[in-house]
Amino acid sequence: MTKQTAGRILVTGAVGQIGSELTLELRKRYGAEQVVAGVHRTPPTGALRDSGPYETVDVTRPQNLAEVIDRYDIDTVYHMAALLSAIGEEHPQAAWNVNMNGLYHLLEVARERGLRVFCPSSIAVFGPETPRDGTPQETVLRPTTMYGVTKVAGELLGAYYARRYGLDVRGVRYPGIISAETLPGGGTTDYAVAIYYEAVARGRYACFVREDTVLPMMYMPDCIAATIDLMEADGSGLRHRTDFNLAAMSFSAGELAAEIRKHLPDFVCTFEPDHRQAIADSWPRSIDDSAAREEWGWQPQYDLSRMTTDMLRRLTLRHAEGRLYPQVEGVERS
Ligand code: AKB
Repeated sequence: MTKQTAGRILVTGAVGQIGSELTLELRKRYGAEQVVAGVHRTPPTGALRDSGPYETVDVTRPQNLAEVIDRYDIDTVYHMAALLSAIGEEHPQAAWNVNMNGLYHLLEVARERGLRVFCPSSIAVFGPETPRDGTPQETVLRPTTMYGVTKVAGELLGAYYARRYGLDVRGVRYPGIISAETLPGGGTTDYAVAIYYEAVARGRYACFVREDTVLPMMYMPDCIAATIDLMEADGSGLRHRTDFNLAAMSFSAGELAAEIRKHLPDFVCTFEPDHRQAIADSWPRSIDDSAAREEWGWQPQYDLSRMTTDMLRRLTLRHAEGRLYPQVEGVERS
């Protein structure tokens, strides 16, 4: 298998949950100066700011996008800027503008310059009519959220640019992503991150979905590995492009609380479902990701138990140092 290697890289949404850790890992692999962090409203802090170049990138302004891409001679873009599901329901027009127009502008700039693009999708592409257990790769895509609508359209648009213009566009359907570094913002699966922070900080958490709510989840190291592995994979082995199902583990909110209680026996979790319950109920419980496993060798490393041990170790350490909450919640993905 010939591995794809990257030239200069731009990460949009680089201060978001996935974008921040992805940027640092890409800098480690390919060299700090090779990876530009594209930030929007929230300036980068700490290692993200200090370890390499960063630029203001507003994906809804194509000229700004093109100017940064040309200035740094970018050849690959990891396009992580997006509004997530819950905030997207509060601001559907903004979600369309950032997620859809932003992607369209990026693909146009990429088409003119022959750039490679990673464009993330999500389990939000599925809806209430989709089989909820072992959700197949090829199935019903009728989401009920604006975020989901933009993700289905984004997968199709990316595939169109690949077919029509020969552009190398790739993407996965992320499950809920859990991380001890940057907080997510505006997602339905955010409870699965907040529960760890609140367990460490206060020993209590009021979870905004029901105890029996099961969703597919993934620990950040697996998410970063999957993202980069797909972009490095030999394109000739890929039958799918922009829509790979991706899975690692599935658990209920109650099982998550019970796992945390194995480490913190006094932890109390209450369940107080709000408007996000309906979104969670429209998504799969578990995912069949055999296409990703077969086509580019996807293999997750973390299950609930291993992830929980690592999350609590890292957060407890930070709490003891008085810096549990790493940064202000943002709306950028990522
Ligand atoms: C969200 O909850 O909106 C995201 C996602 C599953 O894409 N974490």
